[in-house]
Amino acid sequence: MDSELVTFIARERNELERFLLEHQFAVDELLTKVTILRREFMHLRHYNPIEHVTSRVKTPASMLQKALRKGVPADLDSIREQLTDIAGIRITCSFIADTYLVLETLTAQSDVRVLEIKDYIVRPKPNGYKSLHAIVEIPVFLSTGPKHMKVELQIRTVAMDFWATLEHKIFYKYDGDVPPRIIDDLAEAARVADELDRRMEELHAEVHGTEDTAPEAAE
Ligand code: 0O2
Repeated sequence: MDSELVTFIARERNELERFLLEHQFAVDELLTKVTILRREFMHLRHYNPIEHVTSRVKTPASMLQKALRKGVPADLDSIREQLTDIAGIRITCSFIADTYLVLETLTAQSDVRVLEIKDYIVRPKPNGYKSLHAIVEIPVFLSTGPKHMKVELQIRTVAMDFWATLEHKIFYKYDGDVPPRIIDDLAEAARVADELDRRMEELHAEVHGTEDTAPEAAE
């Protein structure tokens, strides 16, 4: 193979590796913040609003697919600039109130810059999808200096997450062309999930009052 081509491929590969690594560092930084919050909530309030946390950096194939779908040029600079969910963290909470508590607490931190918030809990997507989404920018401290990285934060209840996971699988199974009957069933299931969220929250408030999550309980 032509040596210039070999050098070119090696350089491109190195750039892609660095790009993905920087996004992984951003995920790691945000995960640390979430871990600290979780432990501090337990210590101060004897209550943990966070059930599960998952994270991922999009694969190059998934990044490229999304770039093509959104008309973003397929180069790393454009992708870094225009795709905001290459690094992602998903936080699952027991109750709706906790999703807002976690969002507020994380986004209030001085090194977290909020670029966008989408509240799909108040305004669900037409298919019934519910979740809080925030695009935040956080600094990652590299040997070359700080780099500001975007991370997509998704926060939702266990019931919303259950629905979204199943809907995602169904969407892929039918390659996006979901039969109308299944779309209707999914919309009904989203309504039932919402009802469950509200009833569980009421039950929780009845049993524990609101003192578990109230800041005064910290003392
Ligand atoms: P993946 O595999 O999770 O990375 P768009 O992505 O074009 O729909 P936008 O403006 O980029 O819209 O962001 P939006 O609406 O905040 O959604 C981004 C992510 O939210 C998606 O990422 C999904 O993870 C999740 N999401 C949004 N809508 C739905 C939905 O209707 N059902 C489910 N199950 N998840 C949803 P990706 O890149 O699509 O997928």
